[in-house]
Amino acid sequence: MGSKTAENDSEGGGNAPPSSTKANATGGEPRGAHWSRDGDGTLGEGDADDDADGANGPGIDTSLNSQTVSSTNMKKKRKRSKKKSSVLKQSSPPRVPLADLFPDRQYPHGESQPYECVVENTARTTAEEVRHQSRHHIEDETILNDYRKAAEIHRQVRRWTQETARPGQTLTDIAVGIEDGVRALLDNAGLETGQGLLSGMGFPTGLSLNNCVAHYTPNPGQKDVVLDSSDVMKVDFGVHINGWIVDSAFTMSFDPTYDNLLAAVKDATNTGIKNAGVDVRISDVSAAIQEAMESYEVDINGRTFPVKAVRNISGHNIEQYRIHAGKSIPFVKNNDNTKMELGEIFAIETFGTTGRGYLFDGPGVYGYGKDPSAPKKITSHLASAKSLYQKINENFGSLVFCRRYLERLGVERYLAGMNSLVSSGHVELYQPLMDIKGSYSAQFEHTILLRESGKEVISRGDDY
Ligand SMILES: [Co+2]
Repeated sequence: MGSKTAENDSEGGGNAPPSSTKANATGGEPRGAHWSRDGDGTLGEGDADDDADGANGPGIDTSLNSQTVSSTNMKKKRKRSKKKSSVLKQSSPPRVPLADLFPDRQYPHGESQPYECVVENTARTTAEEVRHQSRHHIEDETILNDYRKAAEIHRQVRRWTQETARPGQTLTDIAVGIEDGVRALLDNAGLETGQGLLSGMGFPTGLSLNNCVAHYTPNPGQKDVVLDSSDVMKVDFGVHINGWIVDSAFTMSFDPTYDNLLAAVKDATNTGIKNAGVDVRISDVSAAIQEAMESYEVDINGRTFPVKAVRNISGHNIEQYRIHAGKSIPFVKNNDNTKMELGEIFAIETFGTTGRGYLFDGPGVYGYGKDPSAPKKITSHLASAKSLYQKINENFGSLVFCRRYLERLGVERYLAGMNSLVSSGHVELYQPLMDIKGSYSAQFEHTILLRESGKEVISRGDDY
């Protein structure tokens, strides 16, 4: 692999992907165009009017595992369109609150997947049983329905993103578009004190290009990045209601050159989901992910690159207001005998790269997150640190946020205070994560609930 790295570096010198740019301009079809055609346009029943224009035919569902979601929705949808002359549908950009699209306030279930093998309950230790008692919330109908609402909002906003994000737009426009959409559908602008804790963005919208593998978000006051037709863009955003976060991501490209890279990572993520389950060893999930991912190669400008699973970033479990709750699911073989447990929530995500597969911190800042175990009040000689800390507690709690989220609340001149909170350890700083120059990377991610009845892939859609 060392030699591959050297090759890649020298290629990186003349870094612009030479012929892919050409292919883009002519032959390449925007990935979003695939999506808008391939999917059935069903983002829940609210989308019902689509039937009228005949856009939906049979066999439109080309995605891997979306049978449950799409077929049930299609049936309901047809019925409804007949009954009502004007069914409310989602606007573009998305601005119709989800509650208005679902008058009965019952939101669509995620995809159900059975556990691969049923493990006897008696095998569980007492400690696990006890921990499970405190995790019974995912069987609570109210929490579950809210969680499904957040997932449906994710599907509707990402559908719009896939249909409209195009080269020539700035990353700020795309990020703000996503965030405005999420907040409108939640019907919560999050501008009043405390509202952001009720519902909102789960973390900073990630728009990471090419060799930036993860954790890039545009910051105010910095030179904006314009999306290029040769870019491979990971779109990673979260929607939370009462701190229960849907964490789901996909990758967009506008050049078929990268189709195999995207296919590898989508396959790896679906393999991870398939292998996940109660009492399953995390190392077994990791091994399956790696095997799927690394069975692919991608040809870029006449050179063949193996798709590598990224080594130092992983999937994770989620708890209320905690995006990374302590368990990690690497994408490479490991000796971690930790098991997944009943009642847990996991973000199953994978990253594949044509680069080295080892990430390093890039320049700039992605976001900040309060240490969940940090005290409510702090003593600091810096007044700005104290007031900033209060703002964070009131609006984000331990949710990760970015500078844009802070500035829309009217917070100004916070950098000195923030630096102080970071160095005192009350707040953690997140930076962009990079692979080597000239490399390309992709990501797909779903949130799954390990329920009694099986896995619920809550963020599954017809797109991925
Ligand atoms: Co995640």
